[in-house]
Amino acid sequence: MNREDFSILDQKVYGKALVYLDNAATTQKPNVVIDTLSKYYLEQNSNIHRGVHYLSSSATAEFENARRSVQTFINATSDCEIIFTRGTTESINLVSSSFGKTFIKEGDEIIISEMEHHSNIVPWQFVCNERDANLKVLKFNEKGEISVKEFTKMLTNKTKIVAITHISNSLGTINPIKDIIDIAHKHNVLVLIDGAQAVAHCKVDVQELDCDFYCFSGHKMYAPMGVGVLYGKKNILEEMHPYQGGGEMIKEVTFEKTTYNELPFKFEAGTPSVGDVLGLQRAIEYMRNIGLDNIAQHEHKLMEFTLAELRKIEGVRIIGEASQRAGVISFLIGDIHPYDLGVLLDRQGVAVRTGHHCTQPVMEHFGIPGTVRVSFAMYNTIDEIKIFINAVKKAKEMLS
Ligand code: C6P
Repeated sequence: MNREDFSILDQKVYGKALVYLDNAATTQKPNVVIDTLSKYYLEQNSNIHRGVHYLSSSATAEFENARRSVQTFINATSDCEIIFTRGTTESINLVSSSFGKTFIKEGDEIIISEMEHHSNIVPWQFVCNERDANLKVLKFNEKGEISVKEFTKMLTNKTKIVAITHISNSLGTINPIKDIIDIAHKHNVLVLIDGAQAVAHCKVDVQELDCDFYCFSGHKMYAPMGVGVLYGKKNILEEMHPYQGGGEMIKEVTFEKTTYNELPFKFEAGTPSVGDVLGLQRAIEYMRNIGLDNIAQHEHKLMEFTLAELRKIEGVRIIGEASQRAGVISFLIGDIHPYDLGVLLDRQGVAVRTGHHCTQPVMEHFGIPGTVRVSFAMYNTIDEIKIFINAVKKAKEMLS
């Protein structure tokens, strides 16, 4: 893979070569994405959809072109189904708030899973509190897998929506989302997929999945921070109440009454982060040139190698042993605190994440304070994994 495209990786920390294995938190950005951002601010910066002048019309055209790139990337039916947000968190909040206001009544039920990121728990708690609805939680087993059979049993005629992660950010589990979607639809229940950990690692086709909403963040897919996407089916978005009020989302405003703009603008109040959206488009182009299948294959090899090497270390416990899994590996060693291990890895140049990873219920399930987590991206190498494994062994020795 084109490691030299990521200048940031070519540096030393504490005198050691940087080994960046915290990609589930955020990926590094290829130079072409950074160049796109700087070109935007050097040559193109202007507010969009508002001005008649040259810069504004060309920035508007590029912004709308980026929307079409995202549409093609996830195979949405129309570009009006692509709403730019600040990230997965905002995309989920948008749906929970707007869908909640429009469709959720007292006594209705919302299903989430036990392995959700806090971003896919708390917004639904808000809705349930506001509307007197009930939040139901689909549990996972000791391997970190959910059961489609158990899920089916939870559906009732009160269930309105299911919100579930495509890939778990703390267990690495790839959930059987196609089955969940098909079963939910048979019961007339809508499905939101949290795709934060999926879009950069496997092909996502929203028409094939037939999900009703799909949410993701640019910064986890080689794009700048500050931009994300909500995909929603047109007919559902059209019925939903707007999320935020302000410029762009209106058709006509009087003090008596306001009418709303058409999709997707109805959900894009205020000035968007135009440069970041163009960066996202460039990141998509970059990934497509390498090929999602090639990226997935490469990361799978890294994952298999890491799991095998970690298992050779005495006392290592892998948290999350799902048979369908992605390149996110959580682990513990004996009773060493994950934070202590993380600090010693850092001193050896290895960047990992420690803690609960914004999935406290997952930690509660296993009765642990947190984990050490490594997560891969296209630019990681087997040599880096070897450095990481040696660093783990050294840290273990120091802490035992
Ligand atoms: N997970 C991690 O280190 P934002 O912050 O909006 O870009 O993404 C939120 C989010 C939602 N769902 C899942 C499955 C996620 O993994 C994340 C972000 C980071 O695991 C930061 S906590």
